[in-house]
Amino acid sequence: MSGGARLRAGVVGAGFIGAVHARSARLAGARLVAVAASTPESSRAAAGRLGAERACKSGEELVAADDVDVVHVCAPNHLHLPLARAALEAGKHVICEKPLALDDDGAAELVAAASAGGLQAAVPFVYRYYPMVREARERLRGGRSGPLRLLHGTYLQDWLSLPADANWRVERRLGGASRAFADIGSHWCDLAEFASGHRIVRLSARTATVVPERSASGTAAFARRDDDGPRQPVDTEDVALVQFETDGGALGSVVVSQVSPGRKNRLWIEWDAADAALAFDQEQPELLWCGRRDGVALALRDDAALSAPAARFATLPAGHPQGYGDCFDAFVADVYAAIADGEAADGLPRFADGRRAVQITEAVLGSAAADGAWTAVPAPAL
Ligand code: SOE
Repeated sequence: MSGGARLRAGVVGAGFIGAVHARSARLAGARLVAVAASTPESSRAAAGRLGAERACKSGEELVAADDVDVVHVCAPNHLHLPLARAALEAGKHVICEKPLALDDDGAAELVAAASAGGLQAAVPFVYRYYPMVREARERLRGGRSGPLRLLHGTYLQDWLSLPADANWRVERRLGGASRAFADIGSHWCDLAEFASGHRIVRLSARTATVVPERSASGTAAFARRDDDGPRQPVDTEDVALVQFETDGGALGSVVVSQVSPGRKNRLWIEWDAADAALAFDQEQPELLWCGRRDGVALALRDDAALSAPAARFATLPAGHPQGYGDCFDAFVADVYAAIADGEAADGLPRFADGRRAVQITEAVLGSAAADGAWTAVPAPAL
């Protein structure tokens, strides 16, 4: 991309999240030059639906295209490593959906390849882009709340609560050995560490598959099968319960579920420090609950007194509800700014953060397989 020209983006994977990436790419000023889906026919349909300049026959064709500067990898999880590897080898910047890879070796390979190529490489832990998460981070890491003692919360969804609910993530061969925790527990742990500066050093986990058989999976992200077609056994977890210790001496716990009726996308996290407790609820993202012994206050997205990092993202008109898509827009804009000027904004979730999530997920699976045995989480690579 020559100086001043518009960045040229390609999206591999045209399901629910591929469409979110495509929208944010265009809002960030990129040309959406190509889209690739699972077949040439579905690629052509996706190009029309997403407003891309052309369809590529395959993801492999797209990542090799000379007129693509940045690749958004939004295909099923088992394809993340090969597609991101090929894109980096072709000198492309990469945004890759989590999990970055299905194991730590793959994630480490991608971190090293991005670094060796001097390429921007990010993972959309987009909940970092809620202004009130940044406000919590400033208060926790700035010392205003005192030493952190406890982190706790839940991430609950219901889109897989019935046997008729199908999705490729349910199948280990497509989504990886962990489903619920890798998919959404990773977000919760990323926020827990991002806002507090603490690192999880060991954990004890239990997982369960509470829906033992499901309809055959489909490629659609949230397909519900009403038919009484054949069912197949499920080999990934619906729920995970994790307790953990941090390097800062705090204790924590999180409940992760994709089978909790009525909970659509309910991420709730609380950081309890000596002088104040802070709580963020993704279903009420305009506020940060701030508890003290002398009373409870609410910090609001529209407050004039927000910290600078929070105010940077509190740009929506007052009353405009901040949503998932707004966080994605801010995240993609930060990645594209890093591509343009070579410097990543504070808090940009990079491939190293994606690897971190894979390491925590592996520890969860290892502990759950050992009846909840306390299991070490590797320290992040420097
Ligand atoms: C489905 O669980 C999903 O789309 C996740 O894949 C996203 O990462 C999360 O932000 C919302 O729910």
